[in-house]
Parts: sequence; C-alpha cells; structure tokens
Amino acid sequence: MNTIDLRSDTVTWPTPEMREAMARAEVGDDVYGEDPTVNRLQELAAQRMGKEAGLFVPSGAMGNLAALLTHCNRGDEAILGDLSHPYLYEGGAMSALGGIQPRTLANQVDGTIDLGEIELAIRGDDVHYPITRLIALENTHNRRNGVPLSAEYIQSVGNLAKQHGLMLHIDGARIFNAAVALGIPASKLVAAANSVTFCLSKGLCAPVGSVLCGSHEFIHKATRVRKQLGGGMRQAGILAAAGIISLEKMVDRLAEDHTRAKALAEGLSEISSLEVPEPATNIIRFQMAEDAKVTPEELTSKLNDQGVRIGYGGYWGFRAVTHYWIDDAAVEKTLAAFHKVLTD
Ligand code: TLP
Repeated sequence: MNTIDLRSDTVTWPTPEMREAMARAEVGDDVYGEDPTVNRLQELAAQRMGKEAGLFVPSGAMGNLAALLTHCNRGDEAILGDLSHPYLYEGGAMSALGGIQPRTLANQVDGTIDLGEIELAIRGDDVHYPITRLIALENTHNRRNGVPLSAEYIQSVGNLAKQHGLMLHIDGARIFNAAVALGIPASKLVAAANSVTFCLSKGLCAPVGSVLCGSHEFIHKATRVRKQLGGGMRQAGILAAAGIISLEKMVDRLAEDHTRAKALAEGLSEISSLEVPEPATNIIRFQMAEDAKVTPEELTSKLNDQGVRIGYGGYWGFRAVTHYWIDDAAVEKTLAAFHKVLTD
C-alpha cells in the first residue's frame, strides 16, 4: 500500500498468498451448492464458530440482514444497541426490507447493553405490542472503540434470551479481534448465540465476504433469504479461496494489529490537543480539542497530503484502524505526520 490508510480495516488488500490461491481455486456453481472451495470455507467457518453450518455472503451487512430476516417476521421487534452497526450503518435495511422494528437500548461504554434494560424491553403477550423476537449484540463493538464483549456477558444475554424464547444474533464482524484480545476461541464467545456473522474482508484481509453461521435448519432458511437478496453467487470459490487463508493464517496475527493500535494511541496521546483513549483491539477513536491549531477537516486533509488517511465523523470524532498493511514504520510515520500538523 502506498498510502498509510487507517480509515478502516476494510481497506485491506488481499495478500499475495491469497491472490495465488484465488487464481488456483477449484470452482463450481455455488447456487447449486457445487462450489467445493465455498463448501470448504463454510465448513471451516462453522467449525471455528462451533456451529453446525455456515453460509458465504458478499458482505457483513448482508450477513446481518439475512440473519434478521431469517429469525424475524414482519412486524416483529429486534432489541439492539443504539450504536450498533445494523441500526446506524446498514441503511435501515431491517425496517426497509424486513418490516422489523428496531428497539434500541443504550450501548454502554463497554459495548454491552444493560441486562435489566433488555429484560424490561421484552414485550409481554398483548395484541397492542409487536412480538419481541430477537436480541442482537456486536463483538467487537465498532462505535465503542472496538471493545470486546466477554463470553460471560454474552452467556448471560443468551440465558435471558432463552428464558424468554428469543433468538440471539451476534454481529461478529470482528469476532476474531475479540477472541484474540480476550485469549479465548471465537466459538466460546458465540456459544450462546443462535447465529453469528463474521467478516473475512476486514482485518483478515480477504477482498470480499462474510460468513453467517448457525444450525443446519437456520442456514437452510437463510440460504433462501440470501437468494431473495440477490446474494446467491456462482463461481464464488475464487473469493472463498482467499477466505480460507483468512481463517487459516490471518487470525493469530491480529494480535500485532492490537499492539500497533496501542503504540499509535500512546504516541497520539502525547499530543496535548488530542484526547485518545487506550484501544482494546485495533480501533482507535479520538477527539481533538476545539482550540487545536487546525480544524478537524484541516487535520484530515493535511495528513492526507503526507500520505496518511484517517476517518473523521463530525460529532463522533476521528477513527484510526490498524490492520495487516500497517507495520511499525507506518505507525512511526503516522505519528510524525500528526506532530507536523499539530505541534510543529
Ligand atoms: N463497518 C465499516 C463501516 O460500515 C462503518 C467499517 O469501516 O468499520 N458490522 C460491523 C460491526 C461493521 O463494522 C461493519 C462494517 C459491518 C457489520 C458491515 O460489513 P460490510 O462492510 O462487509 O457490509
């Protein structure tokens, strides 16, 4: 990568090994279930998640939507965080395409939703009410600085869901970042969930794709929903081949991204006009003082001039995300670029 692109881990290019595997991939028509490489990826993904089956989908957004549409009927209510990705950043798809009503509850600083609040939000059996069908959690939590949710917390939400006959879905776009940060297998983190989506195309570097996992019955139904959404792909083994490398070779190294995020955050926090909380995984979110030398727009554009790209979301502040293509030298260069704009 020529620029130091910290806007997201979605910007990651496939590795040379992935490109080679993609070129060599054995393929078939995946709508017929005949692509051996997709089938292998789905099996591998299901194994890693401790679920019966997996379904390769083009994006994390489609994985979440397919899960919600599979679990919920029109008019049902889904409980999810007010800072969750499906609520904030997926174009209102659950309502627009599924007629599902989001019931948002506050995502606390640690990414969790208060258990008591969830319990209160579950509707009783009354014709005035929509039917509460599902609870969705996000791990790691993107808007909450990439914080990982613990296995214990997820288990307690799972217990609550079970007690009330609800489904639990996990948006695990970065579930392996959570697993690596907490030092436990991803399957343990999602054990209480009926379904989980995780992304291959973020820190794991694959060019395209996510996998939705759950029971055989759930995945059978979700496969029809994927088709309805136009997500049934044909010789998708070319993409799945990269995803297999993601799962086999790219998971453990996520620890390096976390270490570099800490180093970058530590360096940035030495700049007095920046307020930078310590990141728990690979996402750093920070704010700049109003009396800083430059405006937020000037900061991003002056960094850009030096070949460093970061995200800026107005009220939400700045975001820098470390990933495979950010090495130690890139961290150093980024810090030097910030100093040039803010302290020189
Ligand atoms: N997140 C993107 C943007 O959409 C904000 C990013 O750059 O972080 N769940 C979570 C928690 C996500 O962070 C994302 C992508 C998705 C789902 C959707 O994945 P894609 O982009 O593959 O549809």
